[in-house]
Amino acid sequence: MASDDHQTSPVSESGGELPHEDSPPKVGKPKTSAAGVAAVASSMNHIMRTAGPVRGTKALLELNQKDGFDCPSCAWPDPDDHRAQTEFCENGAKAVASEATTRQVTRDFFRKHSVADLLEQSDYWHDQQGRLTEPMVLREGKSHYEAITWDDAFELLGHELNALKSPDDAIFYTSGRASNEAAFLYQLFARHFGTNNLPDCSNMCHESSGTAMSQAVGVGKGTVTLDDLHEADTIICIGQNPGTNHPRMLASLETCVENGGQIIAINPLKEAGLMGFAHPQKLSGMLGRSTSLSSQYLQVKVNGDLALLRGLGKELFERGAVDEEFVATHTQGIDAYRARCEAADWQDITAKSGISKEAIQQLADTVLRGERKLVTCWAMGLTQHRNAVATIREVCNLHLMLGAIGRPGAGLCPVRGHSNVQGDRTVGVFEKMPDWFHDAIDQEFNITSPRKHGYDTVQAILAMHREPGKVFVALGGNFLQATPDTGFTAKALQNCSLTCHISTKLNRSHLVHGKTALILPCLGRSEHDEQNTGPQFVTCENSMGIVHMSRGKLTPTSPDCLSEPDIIARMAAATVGKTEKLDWRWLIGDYDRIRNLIEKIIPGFTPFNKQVRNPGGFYLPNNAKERIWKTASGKAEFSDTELEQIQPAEDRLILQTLRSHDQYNTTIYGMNDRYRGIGMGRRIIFLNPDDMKSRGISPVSLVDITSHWEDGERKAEEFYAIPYDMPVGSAAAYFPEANVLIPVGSTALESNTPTSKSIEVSVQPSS
Ligand SMILES: Nc1nc2c(c(=O)[nH]1)N[C@H]1C(S)=C(S)[C@@H](COP(=O)(O)OP(=O)(O)OC[C@H]3O[C@@H](n4cnc5c(=O)[nH]c(N)nc54)[C@H](O)[C@@H]3O)O[C@H]1N2
Ligand SMILES: Nc1nc2c(c(=O)[nH]1)N[C@H]1C(S)=C(S)[C@@H](COP(=O)(O)OP(=O)(O)OC[C@H]3O[C@@H](n4cnc5c(=O)[nH]c(N)nc54)[C@H](O)[C@@H]3O)O[C@H]1N2
Ligand SMILES: [Mo]
Repeated sequence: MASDDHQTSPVSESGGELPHEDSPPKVGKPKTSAAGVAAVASSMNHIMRTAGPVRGTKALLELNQKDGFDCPSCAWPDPDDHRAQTEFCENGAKAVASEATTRQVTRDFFRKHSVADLLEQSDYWHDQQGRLTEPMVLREGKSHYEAITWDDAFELLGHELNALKSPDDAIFYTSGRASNEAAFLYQLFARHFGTNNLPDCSNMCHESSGTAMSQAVGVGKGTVTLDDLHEADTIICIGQNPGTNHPRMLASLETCVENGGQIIAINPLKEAGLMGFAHPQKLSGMLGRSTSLSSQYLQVKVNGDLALLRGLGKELFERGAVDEEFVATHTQGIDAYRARCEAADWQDITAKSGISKEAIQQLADTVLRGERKLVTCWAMGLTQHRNAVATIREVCNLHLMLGAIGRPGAGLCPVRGHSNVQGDRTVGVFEKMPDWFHDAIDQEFNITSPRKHGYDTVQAILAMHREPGKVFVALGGNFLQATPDTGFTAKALQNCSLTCHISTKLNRSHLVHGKTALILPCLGRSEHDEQNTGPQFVTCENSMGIVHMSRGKLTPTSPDCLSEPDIIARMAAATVGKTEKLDWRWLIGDYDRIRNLIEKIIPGFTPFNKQVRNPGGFYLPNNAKERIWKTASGKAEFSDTELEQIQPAEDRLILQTLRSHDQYNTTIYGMNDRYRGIGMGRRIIFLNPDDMKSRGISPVSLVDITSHWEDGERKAEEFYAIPYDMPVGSAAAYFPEANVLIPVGSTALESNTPTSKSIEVSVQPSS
């Protein structure tokens, strides 16, 4: 390929669409409860097929044990005291199976398959090929990746980075699986190099939660522990599908119900895991008996949550439910919020939310039971909308008016995604760290770190698209498939002089590349990591702020894989070199040395190396949990926002993009979505049966989807239409197949998170 055509690969021309599917999916009845024997069977099947009985069983027995490795799947915490021998779930097992696979992608594989051939394959096929085993390079104009030595790879990277006009022409992306040690070194390298361009997957994930909670309660993280969930009178699960994405959370919901608590589900779709749970580690669950979970299921319209929460606030004010003492001592701004609620009109509330006044009153009855110990759990169903920050602040408003924060059984629970996404932020992976952090690293390392804020994910895409010649480095992740506007992002990556990925598995971001591309294969979390002073462990922070160790035990897939910290240290050594204060390569000899630096820079870890060796780890301090408010005013703050929500033009629908049961973000483990009754298909769109009828769309027929945005239309063709129990006007399709439809410019106010759950579309039968 001449470097001129390099700008237009098949991907950007076709808008980045994934291969179409030849046959329709199998469609069955959606399930009404999650887990049980089928989940156990499914996890065994995945792990035995990919890792084999010996490696597979060893991996499962080490998973989430106090001396084992942290599950690479979600960020749900492990119980503090008793852990079952099998403290994992079906989807954790799939994640481990995908990493512990004995299949390998070697230089022979890349000799056999050109980049163009590989692009024709599906994401599922890519994952099936196995683990990356040695560093590879794709040289300018070449059609195939070829092997490169580690030294040459680092020299190439260092050379490209140092040739940039400005350090701000480099972009260092992070995905949330990176350990604290890797993430800390990575941001330190970026800041020594001279940039704050540290976009991460959090920008597309819980950024709205962090933004809203920092404003409201001065802490961007959850304020509850597992015990709080178990003791709660009421748990509201809003915009979240734990049966698939946080299966171990179902055990906590079950405990809450067994203790007399009630679960409220707020979701446009009836999700099996919110309705019932058959505990796979209990006899009753194995026998197929499930515990009913939610006592009320509110099928809100997509993006109707702000209206619903406003209605609940209105009802609670009318009933005089305010915790006056808490509000007077700890908060400010309730009057404006009260006025908003009082002025809100029930007709408007019910029209916008799709939920009746009676149902909202019933919800108020539930919330006011007992000691009003309320926990609200949420995830992407709230964070990925234009008004996401306003909606999450409304959640905070309810907790503040009830004093339901910083006391046992009550608090805020943004349920994190990646297993260490929260820790990566804590240790400095953020494009706009506060001044105290920069002051601390400047003093410790005798540098002048850049203070200008860096790019977040969307700003990074726009910058790469606009200005050719940048260097893009990724610590994990699959940037092309995870980001919005796939065709646009493809062009952005293709504009780079170098794209470089530290990865465990092959993915599409390796195939839509800069002029030159590098793949640097790393150890997975389940694998043994040996350095100069002996075996090492790393640390992670879960969704509840517990920092704990993770020690891999499996034999590495290949002797040519390096650990993430090692790769980053070598990158740094090849680019900025050893400094008077920092010998990158020495640090790697013993990860305790990295943790000593983390402890010096970031408050709350001391004594890191000691307390992380306590079985189960330690809690980081959390001011909001102690009712200390680090906000602008020193008090917890109510918000006062207008009741705005996305209003599609007539004949259009609001499309949300979500995860199937067989995927981990962009990694596709299988082609089924068992709980929703879907087999062997991913190019599908769930629609309300009435919306199908009025458009002349018959069940399981092919439709074309067009999204509408101020800059024009985007299209995704040939999706199978599936009738589903969901509100009129709402639609759902899988991520990443539908990402071509998400305009790069459509982001949440304040947090700049892509609106992956609010896309205005029209749908018509395929011609
Ligand atoms: N197995 C597995 N586990 C995972 C992941 C995975 O892909 N696979 N991903 C990890 C990551 S990074 C994350 S962030 C989490 C994601 O965890 P979730 O947020 O649970 O993931 P989504 O599939 O995006 O599901 C969003 C849910 O929100 C609902 N929803 C959509 N729009 C709205 C709305 O407007 N209002 C309300 N109330 N609900 C809405 C959807 O119907 C769906 O049930 O899971 C983590 N864990
Ligand atoms: N439309 C739409 N888009 C979305 C979302 C949505 O709901 N809808 N959700 C968003 C969310 S919440 C998130 S978090 C992002 C996720 O965005 P990313 O974090 O970028 O994507 P992942 O799919 O989690 O990354 C998978 C890749 O990580 C690599 N990997 C796996 N394990 C390791 C490891 O241990 N080390 C290293 N170095 N690499 C590893 C593998 O090569 C694998 O292919 O996507 C976002 N995009
Ligand atoms: Mo996420």
